[in-house]
Amino acid sequence: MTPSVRDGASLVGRTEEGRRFAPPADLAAAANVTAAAYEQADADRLGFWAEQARRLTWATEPAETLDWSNPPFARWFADGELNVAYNCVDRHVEAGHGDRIALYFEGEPGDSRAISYAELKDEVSRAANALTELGVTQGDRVAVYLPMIPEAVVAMLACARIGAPHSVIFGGFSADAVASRIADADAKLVITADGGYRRGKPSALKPVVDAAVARTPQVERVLVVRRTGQDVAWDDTRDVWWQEIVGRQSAAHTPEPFGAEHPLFILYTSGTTGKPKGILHTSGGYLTQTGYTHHAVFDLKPETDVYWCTADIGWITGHSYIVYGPLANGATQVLYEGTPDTPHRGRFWEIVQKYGVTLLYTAPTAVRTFMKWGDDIPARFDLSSLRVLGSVGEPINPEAWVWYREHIGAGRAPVVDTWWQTETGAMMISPLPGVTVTKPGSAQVPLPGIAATVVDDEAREVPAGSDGYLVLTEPWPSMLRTVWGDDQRYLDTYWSRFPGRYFAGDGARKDEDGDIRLLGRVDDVMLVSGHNISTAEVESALVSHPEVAEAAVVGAADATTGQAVVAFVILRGSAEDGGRAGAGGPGLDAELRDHVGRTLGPIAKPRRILTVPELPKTRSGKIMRRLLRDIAENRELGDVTTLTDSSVMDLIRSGLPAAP
Ligand code: 6R9
Repeated sequence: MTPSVRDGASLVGRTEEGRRFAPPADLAAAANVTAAAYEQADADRLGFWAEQARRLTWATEPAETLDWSNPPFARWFADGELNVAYNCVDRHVEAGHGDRIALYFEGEPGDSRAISYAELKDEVSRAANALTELGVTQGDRVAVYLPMIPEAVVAMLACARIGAPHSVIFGGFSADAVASRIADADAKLVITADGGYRRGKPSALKPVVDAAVARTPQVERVLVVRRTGQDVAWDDTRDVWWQEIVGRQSAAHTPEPFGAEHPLFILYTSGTTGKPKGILHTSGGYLTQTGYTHHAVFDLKPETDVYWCTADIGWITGHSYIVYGPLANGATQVLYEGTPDTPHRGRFWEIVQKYGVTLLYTAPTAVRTFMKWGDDIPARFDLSSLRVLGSVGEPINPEAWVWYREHIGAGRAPVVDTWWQTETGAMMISPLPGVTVTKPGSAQVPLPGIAATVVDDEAREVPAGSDGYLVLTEPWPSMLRTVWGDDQRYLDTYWSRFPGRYFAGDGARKDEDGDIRLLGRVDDVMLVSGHNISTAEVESALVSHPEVAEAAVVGAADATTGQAVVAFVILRGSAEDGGRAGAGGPGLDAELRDHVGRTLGPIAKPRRILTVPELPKTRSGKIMRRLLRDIAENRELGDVTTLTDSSVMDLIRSGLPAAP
């Protein structure tokens, strides 16, 4: 196996990994999806997806399922027409479920609101009318930069309702990141808030948008939700309060049908080169697969379940499993604004208890944090309502998986480890809670209708018990359609490594049973607390500081966050004064960390900064991050033969402080 699939060994080989857990009998007996779904999809994959598409309400039923005449550019259900917002809201009201709660909003300061499907329909309609009044029409892009408040859901659905693709930008991103995303999508309107609550304090958002918009002349209007009430700078010709303009609109709005391939949203994800990729998703296939997988993997019973996904709306998990999948299914769900430890470390469990949450979807980094905080904290709350526990964002190590099942799921609730990506749009590999005998730390099996396997460097399928690269071998309804404005990058990034197959960028092991266990990224994207951060972006932020000559960044295994950003920097003047390794000192370290935080956002701040005299490079000039990772993780060095000068590694090591 390629040495670039790193650290798989730390995820396996532990005692918990060998344990097996059968589905609870009562869940299996009443499960939405049974083993028959695999058989049906294997026998007729396209027929299977055509049937799932009929879970939606179409204005024009599609006659065609997949058009793959110009691979890898897929068109799903292309002759069908639907309105995504109608499917997520109106049809539930028309079916007599208007009083059902769509959102239980829990603000960080403790304010709460329950919003029914009927109320959501009115609010989305008003917002759609407001966007129209502000000049937004079908096809225009709208940037959304909001905290986790109901208006974020409403804004996205209002865009969908009028056929204006949204581009949601994570609320933790800096003005630079916001500006580059606005510019790339060429958005004409931005929806933001004065601020949101974070760790007990109001945290401003509008100043970030003001700074970004100063550099993006295409933005005509900024729509501002009043959330915290903090002071904001105001431009009368450009800015408008959400409460003012949305509040005075009519709640009547007729949702117009759009073609199934009408763009629904763009979401930016880090790439291996500095520039983020705008992942484009369209309407009919995306909604089919997000809705179906949410129904199948969480076994959602909309009348009785209370679902809670703890992701932020700024990431794909929030798009697919807070907004589109659950709402297409008429789910009742919790929307939480804040952090897990505000005002105390039992906040999540207090929320589960308060709303009787039955289905929980969170990330391994959160599970590991809860483990660290102690078993006694969840034990103080009544978690007996929980019946399915989801995990997403990165590999979940077997210990954390077992802890999740035992301490949160009372040793009874199945854990479903769901593998997927921004690019896949919806879950791809996951156990089914009423069917699969689960294995700690493993996503295990492609969902019905999904084809995935593990291949070696030569694209040959690996035998059971071997490692390789995860590839997807058939198109799927919620697949990305392209990289916004850059078809070539779509081809190069995903379809060129193994022709005819989608390369996910993840390493995987095919276990003895033929099940798939994910091992982490093979490229240079780091996964910190489930967030993708590219090494290239952090490096370019570091070298933009006047003291830094060169930088190489790696993700080092971290027990809590999955990976931690470790930066190796060469300071300016190093060569002339004979090498200033270690001369940076704590003052400069803090300054560089803050500099990265200001440039890219706090999540990208390096955990450690190591000042070195040289970086290991190959003859072709590529930095060998693999060797730096060995140092960052305190390992013996791997093969150094491709280095221009192998003594460089000794030089680097000799100047470093002892590892913490
Ligand atoms: C949904 C999401 C995608 C990358 C993906 C992989 C990692 C996600 C995982 C997982 C192992 C899982 N990943 N889920 N790795 N097991 N269950 O996270 O999308 O932000 O685009 O990240 O996350 O490395 O390639 P995105």
